[in-house]
Amino acid sequence: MATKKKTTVQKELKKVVRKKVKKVKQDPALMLLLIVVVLALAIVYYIFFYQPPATQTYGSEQNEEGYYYYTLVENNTYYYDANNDIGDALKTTLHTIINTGFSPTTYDDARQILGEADAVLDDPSKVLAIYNSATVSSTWDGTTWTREHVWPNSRLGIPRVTGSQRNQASDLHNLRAIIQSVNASRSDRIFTDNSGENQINDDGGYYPGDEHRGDVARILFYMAVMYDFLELADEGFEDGETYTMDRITMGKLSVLLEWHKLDPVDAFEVKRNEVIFNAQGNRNPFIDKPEYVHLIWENKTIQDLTKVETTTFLPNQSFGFLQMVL
Ligand SMILES: [Ca+2]
Repeated sequence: MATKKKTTVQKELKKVVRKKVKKVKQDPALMLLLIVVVLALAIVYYIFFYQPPATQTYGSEQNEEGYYYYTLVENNTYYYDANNDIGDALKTTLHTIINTGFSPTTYDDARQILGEADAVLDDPSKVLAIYNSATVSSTWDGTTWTREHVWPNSRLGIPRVTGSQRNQASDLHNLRAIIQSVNASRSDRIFTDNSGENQINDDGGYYPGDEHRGDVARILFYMAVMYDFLELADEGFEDGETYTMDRITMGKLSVLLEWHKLDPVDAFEVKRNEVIFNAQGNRNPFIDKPEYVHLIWENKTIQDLTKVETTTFLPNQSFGFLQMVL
């Protein structure tokens, strides 16, 4: 009985609504008023409730804390075997990938190759010297610029490299064009934090300069994976004899991890990686896939680094709402 009554009431209500809708549809003035009201509501919502996406303070591939977003790579590409790996497993896979096809050049060869690899992007006649950003003739003359070992030769577990040798001290990824006097100041100091220009720090460490700190970090990350006997740490730098396997530690790791975020990968590093890939047959993974750093040294998971697309109320959604109403 109650259900039947309810049904009758519902029928009556529907009838009234239909009549009203019909009236509105037949009356252009009412129709216009309805459109204006709905539009006004949409505008009020847009002005007061619409939140534009937060402004990025880092490069476009990083989140607001500076972590690089994770992406998988396509089948048959250089890092394919590293897809979904994290931690030590990722480090081991990358070690295999970057040793495959590796054909080291001699330390002498680096004089010509660095002239191209470290060339200023819009002026190949000049190289960009590391740390002080000097730009000088890219043609090797033995005095204008020389070869910097970012991971110092004295901490590579082998004697001082000679011109004809091919080993960890002739690896092009670790070599950069440098001005002689800057090379002397940097010496084989570990890297410690500061800000501004390149300088020797009060703690005896070296600050590479704001524009060079990320480059330095990514080079050292490459070396620690390529030559897996080398160590990145926060201490233990003075243990053992230089130029032997007793002193193979570089850092400071915690500082390098921050520099990697603060000075993101740029076009100069991308070009340099390409030139070196053509010369010695391997790549620096941390320039191509900067997010791998967080997975190996910062205990991050792939989920931590996956970009979450947030839904926002956009103008075209308001129009969709209008269409639905009308
Ligand atoms: Ca940089």
